[in-house]
Amino acid sequence: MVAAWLWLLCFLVPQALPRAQPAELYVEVPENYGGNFPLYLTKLPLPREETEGQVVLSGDAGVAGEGPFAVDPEAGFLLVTRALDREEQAEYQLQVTLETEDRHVLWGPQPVRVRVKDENDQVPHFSQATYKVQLSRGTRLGVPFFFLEASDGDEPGTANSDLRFHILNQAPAQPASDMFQLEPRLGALALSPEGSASLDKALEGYYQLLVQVKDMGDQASGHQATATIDVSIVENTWVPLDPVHLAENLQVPYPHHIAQVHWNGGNVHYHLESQPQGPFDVDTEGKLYVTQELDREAQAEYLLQVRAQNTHSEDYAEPLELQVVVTDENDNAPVCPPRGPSVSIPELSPPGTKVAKVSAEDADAPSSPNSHVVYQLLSPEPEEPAELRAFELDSSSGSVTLGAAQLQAGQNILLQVLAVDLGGTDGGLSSTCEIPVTITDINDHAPEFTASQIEPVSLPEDAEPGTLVTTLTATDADLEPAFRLMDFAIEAGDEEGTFSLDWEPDSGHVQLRLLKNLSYEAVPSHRLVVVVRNVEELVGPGPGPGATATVTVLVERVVPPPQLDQESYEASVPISTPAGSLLLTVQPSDPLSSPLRFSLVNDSEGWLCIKEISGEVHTARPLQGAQPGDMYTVLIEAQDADEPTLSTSATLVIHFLKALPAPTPTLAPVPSRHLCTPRQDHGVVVSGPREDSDLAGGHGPFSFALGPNPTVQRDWRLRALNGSHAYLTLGLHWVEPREHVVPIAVSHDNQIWHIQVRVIVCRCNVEGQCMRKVGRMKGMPTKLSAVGILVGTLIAIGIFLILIFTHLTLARKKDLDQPVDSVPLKVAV
Ligand SMILES: *[C@@H]1O[C@H](CO)[C@@H](O)[C@H](O)[C@H]1NC(C)=O
Ligand SMILES: *[C@@H]1O[C@H](CO)[C@@H](O)[C@H](O)[C@H]1NC(C)=O
Ligand SMILES: CC(=O)N[C@H]1CO[C@H](CO)[C@@H](O)[C@@H]1O
Repeated sequence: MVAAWLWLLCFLVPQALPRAQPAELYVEVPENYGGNFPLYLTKLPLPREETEGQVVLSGDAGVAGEGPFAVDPEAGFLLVTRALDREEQAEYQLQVTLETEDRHVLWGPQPVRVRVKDENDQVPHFSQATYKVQLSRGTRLGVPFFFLEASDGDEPGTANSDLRFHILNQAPAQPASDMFQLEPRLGALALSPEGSASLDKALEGYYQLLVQVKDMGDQASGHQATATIDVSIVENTWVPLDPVHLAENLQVPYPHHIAQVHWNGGNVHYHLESQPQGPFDVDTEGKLYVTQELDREAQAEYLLQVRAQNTHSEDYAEPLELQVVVTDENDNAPVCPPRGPSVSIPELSPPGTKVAKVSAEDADAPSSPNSHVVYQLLSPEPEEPAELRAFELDSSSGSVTLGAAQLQAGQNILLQVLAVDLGGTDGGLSSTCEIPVTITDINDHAPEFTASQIEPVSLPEDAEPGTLVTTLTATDADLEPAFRLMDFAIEAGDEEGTFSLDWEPDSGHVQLRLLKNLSYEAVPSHRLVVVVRNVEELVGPGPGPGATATVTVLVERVVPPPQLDQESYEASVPISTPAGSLLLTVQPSDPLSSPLRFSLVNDSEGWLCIKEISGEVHTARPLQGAQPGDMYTVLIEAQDADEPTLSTSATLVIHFLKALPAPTPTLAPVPSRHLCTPRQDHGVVVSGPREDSDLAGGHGPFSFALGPNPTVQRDWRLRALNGSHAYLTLGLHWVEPREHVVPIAVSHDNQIWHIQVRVIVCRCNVEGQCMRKVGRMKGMPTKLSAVGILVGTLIAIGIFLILIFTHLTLARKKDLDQPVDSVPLKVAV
């Protein structure tokens, strides 16, 4: 039953407590325990139920067997069987398990740590019985020059091993009994203030110190040990060093030994610092080295500090200083200043004018030949003699000045100056410095016109304001754009401000323009004086005659050409129109304008004619050959009667129409009329055709024209009165008195009627009544009357002959006496 339960436990425990380590038990055992053994240490937490099995104690090697530990299986106590020595083993690591006979673990393992509690059973030891120490004179007060070493076997960190050092005795006690001080905890031996002050007086140069080491710290009790320290006082070799001169770029194997320091005391560590940081080093024997080439131009001087230090990095004495001076080598050529902007020198500057100063820098040691730079002009090559040189160079200062030779404005010169060190001697290093120089312009040229006399310019009177009269050109020999800027002005000849000048600021062209209307009547010609000046102030002599130009402007008279009342004329004409028909009248647009003379330019068919003065256009002949629907265009020219050069022209377009059926207008019976000759202020009224049933609108306005016969045209004048009537008068002063038949063409709407107007031309009395011969008397003639008739007949024949004679000789130019027997006729007007 129990076995089965255990068997179950064996399976269950590892699962119920998987790897669950029981808390470690900690037990302390006093070292060297002096009481009875076995000493019970602690009760093990064995399970109470477990009566079977046996307790097994295991642990560090050697413990398990006949070790000092055991377990009381009855009481379950861990016990120690003998006294323990901490110095032998300070701690034990044990394990307790409950096992079956076949080593089956029933409980545990239970770790148990057993510490042996220290007892001050160990005596401190010095590392040596006698120490030999060197002490250099000059060691600073308080700086440890020796460290005592002692050990104690007791547990570290406890009072049992807490050591204190003390000087027990100093021999000799001269010049002071306490020349030294010993730091109790560290065992650091140093000079005491007395020792430091009086070490030089120590004649012996040797001290023996009896020193003690004691444990238990500052407590009075404890174990102790003693030793002796033999201190030899040695000379101070820590002496100042002379400066070291080192050539730059030194070609030697590195590191290169440069100096030696030595601290006479023992146990010294050298430490080197360089100000500024440099390639220097010191070895353990105090030898100073430079580890690589130096460059004076990078650093010309170093200050080294060498320290002698004890193991705790404390300086035994003040550090030694060593000045390292890097000596120069001519390893730097002069360096030219960066090429700057062009130096501007005004033209015509006097010789000696400062141009530039070349100042090349040489990085080698100042005030040494290596940095002594002299200058030499390479370009432009100095000419001989000096009068031909444009530039002079001072070889020591590098100053460049203008030479005697003149330079031209606008010249760009690159000065090349050689800078050589070593004062210019052979082997010197050199550089070529460049200085661009520009010779700038000064305003020493006045602008001038390219032509000062301009051909006279003719301008029509009606030229519009703004019209360009002429363009003048001026030039300026200066180069600088600002010095070429010009101002123009009309200096004389334009008091009315009729002209203006127009120019672009930077061009040399000025336009003379009309500003106001010209007038030939007021000023037929203008003489303008135009001047040009620089905008900038001129240097030197003033402007010459070329700065003035004279322009003559001639004003041309303008008479407007004649104008007609229409730009073109048109007429529609039936092809049956007879010769002499009036087609239309060309008139000037302004009736008050000067009289015009009209002519036809290209009437190639000869169909038309125009009245030179009145402008009436007639058919000159029947329109034979014209086809209805055709057009016939002729050019009419109108000339000014006063100025024949002035003329205008207009086209006349004739549209030909179908021939009209012979019109049968019932013309009004034109009553016989009479007109007086020589001409009086009378005329006869001619009426147009009467209204007729065949003629629609036959009442319309008619135009009247004389027949084309030249005699008719010469002898008669026809003037329209209104739409239906015209007024016929004599064209000449004298027309033969008889009955005349005057052909008149009456037209309306392309219809033409030809009427014959009978007019009696007669002599008239003062009242304008026609006088006519009296008819023969009625009744028988008597003798007296026969004689009278005969005499009368003779007289009549005589008068008649005289009349005919006079008529023939005077050719109508002389009036005849009015016959006595004329009687007035009825007067129509
Ligand atoms: C100048 O002439 C134009 C045309 O000939 C005319 O219209 C204008 O009024 C005139 N100006 C002056 C100020 O007389
Ligand atoms: C007359 O001249 C005008 C204009 O040049 C032209 O149109 C016309 O045809 C000419 N007439 C004749 C008959 O040559
Ligand atoms: C329509 C019209 O006014 N006709 C007149 C034209 O002139 C003549 C002569 O003066 C008059 O008799 C008409 O009456």
